[in-house]
Amino acid sequence: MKIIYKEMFPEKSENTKIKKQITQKAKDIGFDLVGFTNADPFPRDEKAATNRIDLGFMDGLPWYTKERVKKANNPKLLMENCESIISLGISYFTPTPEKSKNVLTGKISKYALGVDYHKVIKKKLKLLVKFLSEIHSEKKISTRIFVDDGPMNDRAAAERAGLGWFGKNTNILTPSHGSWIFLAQILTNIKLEPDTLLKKTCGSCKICIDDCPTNAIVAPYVIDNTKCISFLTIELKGVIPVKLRPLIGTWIFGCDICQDVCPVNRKIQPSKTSEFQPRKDFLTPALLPFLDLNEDSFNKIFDNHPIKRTKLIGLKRNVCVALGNIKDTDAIEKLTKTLLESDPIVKQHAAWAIGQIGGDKANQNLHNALEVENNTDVIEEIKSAIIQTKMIH
Ligand code: B12
Repeated sequence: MKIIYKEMFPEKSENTKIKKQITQKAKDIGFDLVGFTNADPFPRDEKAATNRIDLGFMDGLPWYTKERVKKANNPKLLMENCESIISLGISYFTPTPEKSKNVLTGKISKYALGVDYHKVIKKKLKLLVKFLSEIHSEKKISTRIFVDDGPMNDRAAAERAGLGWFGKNTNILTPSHGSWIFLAQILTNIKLEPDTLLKKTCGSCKICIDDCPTNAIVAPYVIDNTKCISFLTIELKGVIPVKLRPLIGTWIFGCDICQDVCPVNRKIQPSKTSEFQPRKDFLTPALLPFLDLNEDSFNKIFDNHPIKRTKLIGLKRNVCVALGNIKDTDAIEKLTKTLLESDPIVKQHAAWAIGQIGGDKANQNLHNALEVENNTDVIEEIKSAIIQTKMIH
């Protein structure tokens, strides 16, 4: 259906009609949630994000600069003639098994179990933009799309467009899909009536704050990124601080704890997007085979998949930490091979893991590795791990 609108600023009744059409089309394309907001700045969020940088809570994300924060919270800096934001949400929730019989398995956060969401959502955004230009074929419309790939504050836009409310874990919680939604935005010069805020909050609930193993939620709505397991396993490129390693458990990519424990997430609809259905081998992934991967096999397995972001070194590092936390002697042999043959960062975590498992074999293998190791950081880790093995029998 091709409807021609004469103005970029339609009358109220027409506006409601256009919004309905956009909403319907977005849902047909596969979005679960659609809301509208204006192009006003997000002053509360800009201030909060700037403070977060000053406090060092965004350390380790060098691209997260004050300049970016300014743009992210001022839509007109992202698109000069922006009048409205179409805010979209799409569920990625799929029920996953609690535990595997195999002890040597890890956990991947739900958002990364399927195909890379950037590509999936971008395709859908382009279809919606095409629709916008069809219904406004008389005028040239401007749009700019975002799906976690640029300086846009997705959560602030989603909140103001009425998609959901800010949870204390900083995730946007929605009544129908909980927090298991990806957010995306279309900035446009079409003036659309803004929707209203959802008048909901988490009330007195603070389960997510209490249950975060690293205490990364330092206050309601404030994450210390440097402690967040998601940051440590995905974005951090170097060595994971020794103190935090035991708290990571078996997460090898991302973390869902603050979402898993959230009561709002209990009874919600599963995702209907086929691309977000979990790859079976990622549900309870066997850890040891990951230590055998090389660049080629890594790229093959994770092509078109969010895990690619952590790169081969990051994945192996995380796998070592998970094995160190499982403490099963069956992992010693493969960890020792890793300690002898890998990149220094991986070696450091392999040494730590062997130390955590402990026992005579672990001790002996660490001593052997110490004799051939040249890298001073790895040598230090091996020495600490040797001390650790003596404490565990
Ligand atoms: C940087 C980033 C991260 C970092 C930092 C996270 C963080 N909380 O800052 C790391 C790598 C740790 C991360 C982790 C995750 N991320 Co992330 N991430 C982003 C990114 C790129 C920017 C977020 C940002 O600006 N953070 C800066 C801080 C300052 O903002 P904030 O924490 O949201 O805090 C806001 C509130 O405090 C609010 N505020 C301030 N004062 C007050 C007071 C009150 C009363 C209220 C209500 C609010 C409020 O203002 C702040 C700014 O908006 C966005 C994409 C985007 N372009 O927006 C995705 C995004 C936020 N991430 C997303 C996801 C899915 C995740 C993970 C769930 C992935 C995983 N399973 O591992 C975790 C969740 C961890 C968590 N609890 O936040 C989704 C979240 C969807 C949702 N439902 O909210 C986004 C929106 C990507 C997307 N487009 O879908 N992420």
